[in-house]
Formats: sequence, structure tokens, C-alpha cells
Amino acid sequence: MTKKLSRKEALKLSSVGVALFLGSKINSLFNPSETVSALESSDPPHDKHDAHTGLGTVGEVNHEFNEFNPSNILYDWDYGNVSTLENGQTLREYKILAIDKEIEIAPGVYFPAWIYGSPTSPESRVAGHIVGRVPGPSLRCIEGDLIRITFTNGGSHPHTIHFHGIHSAFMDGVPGVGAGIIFPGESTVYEFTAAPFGSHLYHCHALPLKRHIHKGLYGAFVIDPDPEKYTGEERAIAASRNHTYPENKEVNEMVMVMNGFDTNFDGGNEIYAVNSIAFAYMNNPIKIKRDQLQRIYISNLTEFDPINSIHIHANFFNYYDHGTTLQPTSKIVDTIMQCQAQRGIVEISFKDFEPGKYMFHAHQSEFAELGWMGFFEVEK
Ligand SMILES: [Cu+2]
Repeated sequence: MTKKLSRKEALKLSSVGVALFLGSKINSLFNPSETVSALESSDPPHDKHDAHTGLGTVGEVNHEFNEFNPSNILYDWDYGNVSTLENGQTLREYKILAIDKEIEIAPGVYFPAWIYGSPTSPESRVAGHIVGRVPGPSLRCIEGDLIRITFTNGGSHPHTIHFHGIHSAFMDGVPGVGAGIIFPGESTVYEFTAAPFGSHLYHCHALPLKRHIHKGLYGAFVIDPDPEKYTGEERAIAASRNHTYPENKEVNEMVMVMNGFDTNFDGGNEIYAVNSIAFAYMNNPIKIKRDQLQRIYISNLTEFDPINSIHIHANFFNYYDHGTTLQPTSKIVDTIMQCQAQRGIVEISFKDFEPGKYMFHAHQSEFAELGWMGFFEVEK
């Protein structure tokens, strides 16, 4: 069906120029119904190319202002200061500071965050001072390591660090037990032996919990398996997961933390992302080699929404819920969901795929359209 333009409609079009008008007429040869519906709309007329294809943001956030870049967060591990105790156990010492810091989460959208920083994170080494980031530093260790975290609250509100993993109740980082709440200007030390291996996380446990987590106080905490505990195929898998083994270098490993930001403090998120910046990997697709195994340590720290998810286009993957097993807990899936604090490992390969941009996003469409969407750029 086609429609003849009235003079009034033609005049409306003149505001966007003759070229667009002609473009619309040309489009009408191919898809007349779309052209007509665009013309009938009370909105300024537009052709189909800007009506339904505008994914992502215009422009980019100022990564220098933030002092972190989601393209680097994928790969930046914080191994702490590593030494060996007299009994042969590896000691990893981390210093973590909580601070208040404004961050730009979408072009022109600023968020007053509370965040963790560490002097041993790659960002801090580059900047020459402690850089706080959202998500906080991706802490990495090996099962059996002694972990010693000196936590200092440099922020304006009481905070803690609560680790997911096995440890004494006194080291749990919750109000009223052990060191409990750490007030501004105070410090404490959390110490435990890393277990079990897996894709874990840490976050502030001060109250109200919702507000403290949502402000940005969380990060990934990955414990690698010890290959010496296993034999045969299991040993090979554990070696591939252990950052000190050469087998691990054959895999491209990434950290993704799904999060959201309530920019007007109404108890709902206006911006969604992985690694904090809306559409970061739309603007800067993640370049991957198609024949290399991709391993994503993914966790959900989204507040206010009960569930988040990841869906990868045109391919299927294996998933290890919590990362606490050497065998996948879900095989050949293209979508997984996580409640808050749930996490796991996605393993995917684009071997023999046609090179190109493969989309991934939350399959809550609202989250995807508000920032949680990106591309893998698969290269030969
Ligand atoms: Cu807190």
C-alpha cells in the first residue's frame, strides 16, 4: 500500500531536507508500509535507517576521567603481592581501599559511586596512585593460597568486604561479627585460605545492603584450581584454569560483571552494563581470535532486579555454575541467567566461524536497550 503525500506532510518533511524526502520515496519502493507509518507518525519524520537501528550511545565516556576502561577491565587481574611462607604456602597480600568517586557510566551521565581500589591493580600501577573502579579489582589466586586483605575505609560511609568462599565467621565481613562494620578512617585485616576454586565475588555487606552494593562496592574474586590435585583429563582442565600454568595462556580469559545504576535513586536502574559503562563493547567490540577458546568469568551484581542474563548470538557455549567444577554444569546453551551474586564461567569457541561481529547481551530486552549489549569481533 502506498500513500500520496498531502502538501502539509510534504512541508513537515522539508525540515529534514529534500534528500531525506527523496530517500523516503526511494525506500517506499522497497518497503512502502514502513514509509507510510513513518509519515503518519506525529514524531519528526525519519526513514527506517535512523528509526530502528540506533544501537548504543552517541559518543563515549571519558575513560581518563574514570581512570578505568572496560576494554582493560576484561583482562586486568590483581594478583596481590605474592610471597612464600615458611611452610611453603603461597601468601597473597592485597590492600583494598574504599573511596567515594564520581564516574561517568554513559556519555554525560555521572554517578556518585562508592568503590574499591587496590595499589596492586594494573590501573593503579599505571596511574601511580590507588585507582578505584567499578567493578573493583579482579582478585585472582590459587586454591590453598593464604589470602590477606588489609581493608581501609577511605570513604564517607561505613563499609566492609564480604568474600564469597570458605572462611571463618570472623572473616566474613558482616555487621556484628569479627571486625564487623569498618567506619570511615578505620582498617581491618581479612585472612583466610582460598577455597573452593571457582568464579567468586566480593562485596560490601554494610546496611542498607542494597544501597551499598548498588553504589559500586563489588568485584570478581577468582580462585584457580590446583592441577597437582588431579590426574589425566581433569589435570589438563585444571591446568588450563590456573594462571601460573602455560596451558592457561592458550585461553583468552575475560572478566564480566553485570551491573546497573540507579541514577535518580528511585530504586530502579536507569543504566545497565557489563563492567559499568553502557554499551562499552558496542563502541569498542571485544576482538577475539576465532580459533582460541574464550573463557568468561561472569557474575551478576545488578541490584533492584532479581535476575540478569547473558545471551551470545549465533553460537552455543558451555557453562560452569559458580566455576566450582571442572566439568560444565550446562552444555550447549546460548543463554544463562544468574540471580544476584550468582556467577560462573562461560566457555565459547568461534572455531571455523565466519569472521565478523557477534552480538551478546542480557536477554532482558530492557537491560540490553539500556546499555547491556556488546559485540565480539571475531577475527581469523
Ligand atoms: Cu558499604
